[in-house]
Amino acid sequence: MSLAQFEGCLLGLALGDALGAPHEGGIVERLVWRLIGATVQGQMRWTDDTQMALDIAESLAVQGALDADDLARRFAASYRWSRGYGPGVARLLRRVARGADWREANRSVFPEGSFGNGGAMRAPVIGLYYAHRFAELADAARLSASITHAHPLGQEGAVLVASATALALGTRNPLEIVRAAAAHCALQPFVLRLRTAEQWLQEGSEPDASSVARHFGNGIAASTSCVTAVYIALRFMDRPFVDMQRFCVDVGGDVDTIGAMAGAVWGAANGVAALPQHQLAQLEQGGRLKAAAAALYAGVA
Ligand code: F2R
Ligand code: MG
Ligand code: MG
Repeated sequence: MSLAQFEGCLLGLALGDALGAPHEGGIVERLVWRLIGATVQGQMRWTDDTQMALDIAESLAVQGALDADDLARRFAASYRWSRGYGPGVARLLRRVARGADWREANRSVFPEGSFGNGGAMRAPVIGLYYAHRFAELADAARLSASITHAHPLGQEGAVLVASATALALGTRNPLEIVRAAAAHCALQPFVLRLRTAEQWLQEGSEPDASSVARHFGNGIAASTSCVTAVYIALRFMDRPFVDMQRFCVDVGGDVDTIGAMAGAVWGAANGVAALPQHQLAQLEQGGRLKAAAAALYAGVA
């Protein structure tokens, strides 16, 4: 476990997010992103995926522990429509900003809670923070997701992505990672997809992007995007980041989020120096991301 891996994870997440954002959503979302996808200085903007990951990292650094109330306040304060938040979470966070308790707000849009992938896309930070306390990781991932995602499927995605990130800090064996991460998952949509992912990784078979999308999904739900991302990160672990990113674009659908989760796991395994430096130089707020990674690392090293 090294600082370079923590930086690789956060910057890999942000890069996967920013590079995927132009490909996410329908025609309207893509047109909007063409207008607002760059800063005034011309740097690539990232979206809600990175903002919420930063909120967790900065909260952990200040509080020295996972404080759900502090996190809910930060999520609400950071909310900007221009970061492309999920529609349900946007409404929920506006309620929290007006004073609602997140414990009630998280069922105010969908009575059973959100099963979107918003709890999972920010979970790599939980993976970094709890890697050395692995027994506590699943509960922490669930708690961090539950602020906005009360649905068990939304939380299961967070557990999977946090586990895969933590494991990638310690081993480069894809099979070891997929098996150990799958051991934390009990819900059928995850278990079945993870079984296929394990089989493909074991066989060394390399289905094309449309086949990956068909088997694992490329949607905005946690159950149709988290296994997709973890599988892609593990399959491309020993290959260049740009090849993995191109594959995410080909898989299509929720490209920024699949790219963010895959980028985080890949970055945790390979470290910041392995990321494409010319693209990192074009990424907004790289200094803030590095500082957040350093503060997180200082908190666990
Ligand atoms: N918001 C976006 N992208 C906008 C374009 C998306 C496009 N229309 C598409 O569908 O592909 N991206 C950001 O949102 C995702 C994370 O979302 P999060 O934080 O989980 O938000 P939310 O609103 O809670 O859930 C997303 C949608 O999933 C459906 N849904 C969730 N729970 C549901 C439930 N219990 N019942 C019915 N539907 C449920 C709803 O459609 C939600 O709006 C990431 O992609 C991020 O990049
Ligand atoms: Mg996004
Ligand atoms: Mg997305």
